[in-house]
Amino acid sequence: MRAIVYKSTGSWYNIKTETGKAMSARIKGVFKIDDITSTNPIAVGDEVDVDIESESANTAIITNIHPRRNYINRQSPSHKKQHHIVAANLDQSLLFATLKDPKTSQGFIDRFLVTSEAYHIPAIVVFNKADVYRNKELEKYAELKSMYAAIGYRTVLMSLKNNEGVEEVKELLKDKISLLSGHSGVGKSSFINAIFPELQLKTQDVSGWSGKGLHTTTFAEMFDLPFTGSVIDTPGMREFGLVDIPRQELSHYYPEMARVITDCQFNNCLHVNEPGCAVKKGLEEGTINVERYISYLNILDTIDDKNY
Ligand SMILES: Nc1nc2c(ncn2[C@@H]2O[C@H](COP(=O)(O)OP(=O)(O)OP(=O)(O)O)[C@@H](O)[C@H]2O)c(=O)[nH]1
Ligand SMILES: [Mg+2]
Ligand SMILES: [Zn+2]
Repeated sequence: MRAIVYKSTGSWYNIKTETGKAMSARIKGVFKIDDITSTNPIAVGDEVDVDIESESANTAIITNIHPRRNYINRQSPSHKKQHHIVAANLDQSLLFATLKDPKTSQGFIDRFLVTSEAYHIPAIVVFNKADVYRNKELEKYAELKSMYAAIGYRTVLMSLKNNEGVEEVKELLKDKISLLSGHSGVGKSSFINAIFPELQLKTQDVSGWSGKGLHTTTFAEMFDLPFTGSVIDTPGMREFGLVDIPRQELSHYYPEMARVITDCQFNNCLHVNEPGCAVKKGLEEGTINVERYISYLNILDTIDDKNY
């Protein structure tokens, strides 16, 4: 029987079978998936085959995993060579960001966008907690909005507290499997609670952002929406480790750079200080945003060349 994985807590998986039945499942024996060394062989969103183990205990054995349409991979913070699959078979990825309590940096947002481009997963950035933004943050939002709009990324300003922008985000989820990610404390679980009040997911206590970076959600979990589609809540992340992107390829994942790099004089141009660089020309002419270019250089700096 076919099933979809809704939650993975280590050795057990919460699944829903094609007949709509929720069960607990586990893997028996070893089976190898893809060619990646991952700490978790099966992730939320995976399509699997299961055999019923016990009707009374509602348990099943996972016997096969279907090929993934795509997946998002994260580097393990402790072992750089180990990857953790966050989720599989996604239609889009929503980054929850906040400009205050806590502050999400543009560098973090750009890393997320690069990752989404590398995995070919459409990305949207949702700026939550608009109710606590002062003029300074609202101006920052306006800047970011136009900067991202110019290169094709949608942003939404939202306040769960004041119920602003919530309908717009909800609308974006229709008929799709969406991953929610972002720092801890930005309101991912609160958003899911806002659209499904009956779920009552655990969220950070009402005192709000404590600055301590506590993680309230500990496992990724998928929820079916009241309309078609589903949404995956994830634990907050501190950093976005870029997985397997060679320095040479980074600019391919900056859409505004990807458009012009064929005009660079050298085909191995890194767009740093090579002559005849089309990216540098775009910067001078104002067609490439300086802040985006700075984030490109920052990311480039963190990619270890020795791996390639
Ligand atoms: N002022 C304000 N606070 C909000 C808003 N949305 C969420 N919060 C608060 O932010 C805190 C963190 O929310 P969570 O939903 O737990 O955040 P999370 O992103 O799920 O965090 P992790 O599970 O740790 O990754 C809670 O105290 C929420 O009440 C908002 O729009 N405005
Ligand atoms: Mg949460
Ligand atoms: Zn160049």
